[in-house]
Amino acid sequence: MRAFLGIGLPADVRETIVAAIARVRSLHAPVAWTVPGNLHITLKFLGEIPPERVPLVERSMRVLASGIEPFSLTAEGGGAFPGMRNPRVLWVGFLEPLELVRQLQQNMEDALSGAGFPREDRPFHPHITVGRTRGALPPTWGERFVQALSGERFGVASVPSFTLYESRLGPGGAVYTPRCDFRLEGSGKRETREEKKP
Ligand code: 3AM
Repeated sequence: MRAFLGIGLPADVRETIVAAIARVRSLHAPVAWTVPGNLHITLKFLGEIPPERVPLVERSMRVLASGIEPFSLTAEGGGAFPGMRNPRVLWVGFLEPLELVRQLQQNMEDALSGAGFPREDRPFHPHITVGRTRGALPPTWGERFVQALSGERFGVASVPSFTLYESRLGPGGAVYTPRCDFRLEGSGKRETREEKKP
């Protein structure tokens, strides 16, 4: 199956994003907007994995999740990859601090590279893809998109778990189906040498 690991978003955050994007959508640019139910944060794209490898991925992700504490992320502002002047992917971003989501993604890369999945060579930039361009945009469109979302808060997403999604590509766009949830069960407390002393 074609799969990726990601974080689903609460309905209120998705709805707030959709409402903000509606204003930009009315500018009628050639952009394929993400359907609200598909809004998510990708942690690791796995590509096509044979069904017999899925249990290995799940086991390794369960171990990883057991050591990371639940956290929350505040969705704010927007941007474009590779840049505002030549936007291909339009996104909503997050406020710092992002240590815990970075740690989760880094541990995931480490665990999965040990299982034979190639490491992502681009730096991790947590984001929610809200649209993909499908043709030439007016020259300042990307800047206008970013300005329209600048400083806007879309709510706080608590992240109690992450998810293995199956992604099926179809004529109407990708359909993401959650296959397995991994609860974050770390305590956030680190055992120090002092605590270990009798
Ligand atoms: O969260 P976003 O939208 O940035 O772009 C795809 C999407 O990321 C990405 O995986 C997420 C779920 O489909 N993706 C698709 N093909 C990819 C590839 N070959 C990829 N990421 C890296 N390499």
